[in-house]
Amino acid sequence: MNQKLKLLEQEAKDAIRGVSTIAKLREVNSLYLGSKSPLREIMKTIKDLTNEEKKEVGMEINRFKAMITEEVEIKEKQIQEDLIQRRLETEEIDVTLSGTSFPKGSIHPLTAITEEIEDIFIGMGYKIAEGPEIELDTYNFEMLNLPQGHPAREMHDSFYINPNVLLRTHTSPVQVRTMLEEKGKFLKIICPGRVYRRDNDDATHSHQFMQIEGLVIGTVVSMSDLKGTLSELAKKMFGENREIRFRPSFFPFTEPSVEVDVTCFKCNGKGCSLCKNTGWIEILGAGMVHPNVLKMAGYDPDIYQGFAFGMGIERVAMLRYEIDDIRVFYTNDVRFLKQF
Ligand code: FA5
Repeated sequence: MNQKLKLLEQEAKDAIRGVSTIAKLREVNSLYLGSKSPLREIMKTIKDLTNEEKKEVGMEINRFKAMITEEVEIKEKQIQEDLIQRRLETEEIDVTLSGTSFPKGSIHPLTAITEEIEDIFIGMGYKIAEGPEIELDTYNFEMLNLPQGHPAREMHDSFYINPNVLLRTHTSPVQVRTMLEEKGKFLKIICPGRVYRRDNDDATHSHQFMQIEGLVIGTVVSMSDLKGTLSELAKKMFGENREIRFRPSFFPFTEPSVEVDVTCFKCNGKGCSLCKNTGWIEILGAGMVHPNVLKMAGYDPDIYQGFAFGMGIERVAMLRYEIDDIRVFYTNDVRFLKQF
């Protein structure tokens, strides 16, 4: 029996050493260790041996199996190393071949305009504040002097999550949040962000758009500071040539209030469908912070004054890039986005 195993061992070793591919090696492995191998035949005859012989032959069989497994592993490693070596010797890398080009994205025009406006205000000493898009009725309306039932709430019809929680309709709640947080400190902040309204979509209106809020609080802050700041912004954004105008308006959270318009880029102020024949496109609302708003946020209106504004980023981007339909900002058409 042992003699048979010795012969088989020699035969298997020769077979393993003779192969040069992994596939062939697997074949040889199963030929000598698989279910149809001569080893199995030998194992079947064990039952006829004495206990002493069984023990001896069993040990020989185990040694045989371990030896074959080891030989196969060594051979496999060797074949793989040979393969790598052959590839290294034969393959050439042509460094002059052109590479795979990756399509490059670009910054969305609304992000670009937001960053530009941020830079202008940071240059004037403003800090950037943030607030949540899911807002409490208290901050979005109540503390901005818009109590339940106030008719001006109707212009901000919104998406409600429950009667006290809604998608913010403007960035003005950040005014309240910042004043409450800073507790009586002087403030100079802007806050860019997304806002939502149940507006009907048209060329200049969307139900979801972006605003930049601005708030300055101090002890000597006047309407002329507001005018100066916004005129400076308009010149930097649109150039000296485009005209801007301040028009009296109403917001419950500012008094007095204004709206700021820029001459329509499409008709240059003559009147067209884009500007609804007025020659002007409104970009922001602004005013002096209402005493009630100051009081509710813990600022004594007899000591503190401030101005605030809220600007539509899409409107600014439309004027800047001469885009005549707000909806193109949201449709993700690569032909449009590629131009920026
Ligand atoms: C407000 O939202 C006030 N919170 C602004 C404000 C802040 C006034 C601080 C005073 C003090 P208004 O609803 O007018 O105001 O919106 C401000 C700007 O957002 C508009 O001038 C316009 O540029 C833009 N805007 C308003 N509605 C839409 C809309 N549906 N789609 C796109 N832009 C809009």
